[in-house]
Amino acid sequence: MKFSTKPAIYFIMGSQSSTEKGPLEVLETALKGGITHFQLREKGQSALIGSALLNFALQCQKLCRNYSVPFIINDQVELACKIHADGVHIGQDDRAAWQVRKKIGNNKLLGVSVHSIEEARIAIENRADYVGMGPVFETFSKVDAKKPAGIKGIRAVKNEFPDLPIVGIGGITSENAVQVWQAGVWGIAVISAIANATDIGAQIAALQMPYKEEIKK
Ligand code: 3NM
Repeated sequence: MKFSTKPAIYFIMGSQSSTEKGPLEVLETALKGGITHFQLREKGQSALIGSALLNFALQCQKLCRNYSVPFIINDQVELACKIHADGVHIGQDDRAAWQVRKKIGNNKLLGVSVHSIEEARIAIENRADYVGMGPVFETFSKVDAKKPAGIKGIRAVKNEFPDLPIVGIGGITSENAVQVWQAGVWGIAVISAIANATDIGAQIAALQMPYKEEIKK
């Protein structure tokens, strides 16, 4: 099945995301810890390009395959097609979602970052499988992040499109994750909470715990 409705712990990382451990070590530990989705997001001044990026992407993909976790690539549609990634995630400034859908076909996941009901409507019309909404809280991982919108924006989109899978992103930690789950998201996406955790397995468990403990009440 292309799309899992199981609550998602969606880990995003680039080759530079972790301050202490090597990225492949971080990824493998996160996979062991139970992440359900992985997105390779290679950005910034020291971003890998060309064959270095290709090699890094292939290494990440191999690890994800070992744990049967979908491997999704941010923005770089050609790379995703070339290595048969499981999905692509794009922002509002990237290529139009319908063009990406046309290029990747129906079997790959397509995620789109949105910030309003209108953008969510367009993403649905363009056959996105899920939308990312953020930043929910203040984030230090995205240089051009918008002002934190809290969970209000998520609730508004959820209200308008109850069946649309929404992933909350931006500044999510084990302390505030429960608020995001309570807004009705399908998943939460994080970079630093996992990439910089001392104990990645415990961090992932803590991100999941609010869902299990509190939402089902
Ligand atoms: N997109 P962290 S915020 C990649 O608002 C990304 O669309 C965002 O990193 C958005 O979990 C963000 O460390 C960074 O805050 C998320």
